[in-house]
Amino acid sequence: MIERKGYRCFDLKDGYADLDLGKTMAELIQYVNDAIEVMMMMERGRIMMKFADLVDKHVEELAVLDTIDAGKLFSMGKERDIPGAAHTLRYYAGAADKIHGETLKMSRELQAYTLREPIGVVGHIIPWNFPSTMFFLKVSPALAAGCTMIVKPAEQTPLSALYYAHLAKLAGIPDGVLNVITGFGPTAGAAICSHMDIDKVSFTGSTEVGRKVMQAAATSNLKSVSLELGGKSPLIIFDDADVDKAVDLALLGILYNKAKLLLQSFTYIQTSSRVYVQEGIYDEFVKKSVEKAKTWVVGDPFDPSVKQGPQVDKKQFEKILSYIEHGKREGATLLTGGKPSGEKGYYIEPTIFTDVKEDMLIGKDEIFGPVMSLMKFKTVKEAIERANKTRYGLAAGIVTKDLDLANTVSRSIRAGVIWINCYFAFDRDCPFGGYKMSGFGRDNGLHALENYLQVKSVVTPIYNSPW
Ligand code: TXE
Repeated sequence: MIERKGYRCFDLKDGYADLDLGKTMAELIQYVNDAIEVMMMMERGRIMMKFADLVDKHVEELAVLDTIDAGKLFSMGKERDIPGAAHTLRYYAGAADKIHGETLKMSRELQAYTLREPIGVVGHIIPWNFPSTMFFLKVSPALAAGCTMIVKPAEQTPLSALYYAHLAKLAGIPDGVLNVITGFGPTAGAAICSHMDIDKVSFTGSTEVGRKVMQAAATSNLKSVSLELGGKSPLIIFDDADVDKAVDLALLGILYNKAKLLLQSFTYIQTSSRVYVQEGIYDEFVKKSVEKAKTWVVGDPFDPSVKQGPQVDKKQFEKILSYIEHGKREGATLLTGGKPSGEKGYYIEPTIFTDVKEDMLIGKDEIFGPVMSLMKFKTVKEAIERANKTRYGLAAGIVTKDLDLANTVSRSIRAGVIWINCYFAFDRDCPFGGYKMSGFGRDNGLHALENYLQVKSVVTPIYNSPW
């Protein structure tokens, strides 16, 4: 990209320009380094912007790839995921030249400043649920921070990642900076986690694999790890809620990943898999959500009239059906759905259970499919206790007209994001990540840059100090 050429440096206006040779060698080197560093950051941002433009230009092809791979709705990829991915790149492109440290006063004898340096080589391991969104959620802040990286997409959804690697090259990202390797978790993924020359792993996936990632980091080079893992997120709906709106939010939470809904940017599946409804509106809520779920059209993800596509693969399809069977056996009441939709393919009917308890398998495990559990509660205290009765802490939702109540409950729920009277309302600057066994570290927002930076303190005596 930018190379040093003897005593010349990159000029801010005209490219390479001769320096004033009246400078001492030390001044000269400092000048060159400074200029290169500044330009490299600006250059990084510029290339990332170009990369984003190329993503936008190829939106149709990319959306097709994600639909073929993941069964996601084509319209959702085209209108949401891919433009959102380009937007993420631009957000972090703007941050690339704004990464700076602090000046520290220290004692009378010393002063210091901090440098925020790229952490080094990063391994990104991503799942299949949002192939494009996840790719850029990880890659964009790491690029802005100045890291080099290896991305391993999920084995079910490698195609768009490979296309992005091609676009990165066209955008001018130097060879070796952004590398994509495909492969299975226990081989390709595990090799990244135990590699002695990889400085950081950023992982999104299951809690079970998250443990393995940490173990491999611990037994190799103690690389830094951030984990965004499973969830079993509660949605608490109070008596004063508008029931129709609350039904929409609840169904949105559980079905969105396979559904077409016009929302702001980023979304997540399974966020409202436990829906707590206060007793005063419970019956009405149950009736309306069942009616609505029954209208949901399941089928070909390329068909614009379809609202829910297939599951990603046979394994996931069978896993969801087995949870549904568990639910029935454990005494939950199946209100709608509960079986495959159609004769062939991995389609599952939108499914709603009531009478679910937190200690049932469907009440505590992440199902990661279109299965919603409805539960009745009486008091605020009960809602908080039951919402927190999970080993996860990814997200939660609250629906009420009483904002004092909503703000109070928000502070009592142990989860990384709380949505009040909305769902999946995200934008690039809103950090996302878990409490408890949903992991640690944050994607999105300026917080995510910290995943990819090291802080170095540089200490120096001040004039006339005893040092
Ligand atoms: O995840 P995995 P999967 C949860 C959700 C889902 C379950 C399984 O409950 O049903 O996880 O999904 C790689 N070392 N979430 O199969 O297996 C793998 O190749 C290193 C929640 O997708 O964790 C893939 O690239 N890497 C979550 C990635 O890890 C390994 C999103 C994820 O795979 C590995 C996704 C290993 N030993 C799943 N084994 C959320 N909340 O969004 C696998 N991988």
